[in-house]
Amino acid sequence: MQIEKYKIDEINQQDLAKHKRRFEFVAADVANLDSVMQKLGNFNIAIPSWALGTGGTRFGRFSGGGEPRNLEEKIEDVGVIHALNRSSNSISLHIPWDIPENAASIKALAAQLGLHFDAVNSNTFQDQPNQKLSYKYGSLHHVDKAVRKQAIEHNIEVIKYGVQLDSKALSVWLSDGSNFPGQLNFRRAFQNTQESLQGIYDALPDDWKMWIEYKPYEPNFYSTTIGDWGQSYLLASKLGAKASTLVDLGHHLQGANIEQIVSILLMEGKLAGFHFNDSKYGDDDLTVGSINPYQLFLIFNELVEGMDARGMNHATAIGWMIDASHNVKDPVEDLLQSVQAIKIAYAQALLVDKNALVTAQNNNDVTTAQEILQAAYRTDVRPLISEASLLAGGALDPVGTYRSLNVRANLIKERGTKTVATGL
Ligand code: RM4
Ligand code: MN
Ligand code: MN
Repeated sequence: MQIEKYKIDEINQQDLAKHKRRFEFVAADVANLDSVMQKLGNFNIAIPSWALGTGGTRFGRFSGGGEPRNLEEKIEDVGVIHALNRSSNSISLHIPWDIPENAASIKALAAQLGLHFDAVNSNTFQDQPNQKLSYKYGSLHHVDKAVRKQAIEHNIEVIKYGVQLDSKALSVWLSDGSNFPGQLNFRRAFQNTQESLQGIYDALPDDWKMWIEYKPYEPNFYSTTIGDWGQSYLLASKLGAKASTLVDLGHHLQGANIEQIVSILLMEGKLAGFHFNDSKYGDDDLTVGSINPYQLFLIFNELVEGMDARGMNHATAIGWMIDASHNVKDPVEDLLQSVQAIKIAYAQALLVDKNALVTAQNNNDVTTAQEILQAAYRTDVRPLISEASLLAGGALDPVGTYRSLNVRANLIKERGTKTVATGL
């Protein structure tokens, strides 16, 4: 299903006077308003193909109605999201959950909706039907060379699909690890992983990147072979300039200072980008900004500062993607909320008075430094986000508009109540 623009305009019209009042109120105090609005307008966040169906846990999965039945319908759902927020102009595919059987027609459908293809993701954390060798004890780190070879070949195949779609990056997340002390020789596992990644790296096209994700635990509960940013960074450094470290917010132990990790990776030119989500306990894959919006702001504060220090284009220099999918919300609403939360944190970070902060830091004026950050964080920037959306042809209120247009009810009518999307 596609949303006609005039319908969005009609709904915008109802709230326009209120919006203008709120926008003028906040805009009056924004020093660099034009540049902030331009940056917000350029900012897009990729949608993962595996998050368009209802997510599950190991205890069950409660499918919502109207889930996309195939890749085409997933692309249509991203089209709905992008039509509403004008900030989600790409989709990231997980292979083999979403194999593009006919790349030309998939690309044409995406282009018609104003979308392109972000990084492609490989999957060696599950066994597929008819797969020769099992990944039960890992993939790229496996003790058996034949299993490693199979996993390398899978990644190379994923690159080939990506090339057909004009993707420019491969993200690799490994579930490889161990469940019990003694199960694994850490050094050999790491060396095997490095050698396997090298095999994949050598197959990357010239203009491609390899993004290496880390995760401390789950599905393995004693060790993970790429368990933290240090191990990912070490691999990325050994591999070369095309490899860098992907930060998934849910992949940290409690209390980890993610904003500091981000700052150091950026400084070294090794920050690949993000998988955004939120969590309270672990890799909870909750809606971005739903638990800890202040942390999200602090991360964006480091991003904006670090990218400006290196003269990087905020919108395009690194990968921006959501990686979340939970079991109770309408996935499209969840993704719309996530994109809004990301844009809010980004806008707040753009409002930080950088010169004043540098002065406070140089004077060891801790109190003022905190006041400066919190002044930006406590600014209600939502009218700026709405204005950017309006200027780009989107909805002032994407979630409200999605509801007013009864999109889910229409999808259920079109697809049925019992559909189940591939993914988590
Ligand atoms: C993992 C990790 C990967 C994603 C899978 C589905 O926890 O975050 O990025 O590919 O989930
Ligand atoms: Mn991830
Ligand atoms: Mn994850």
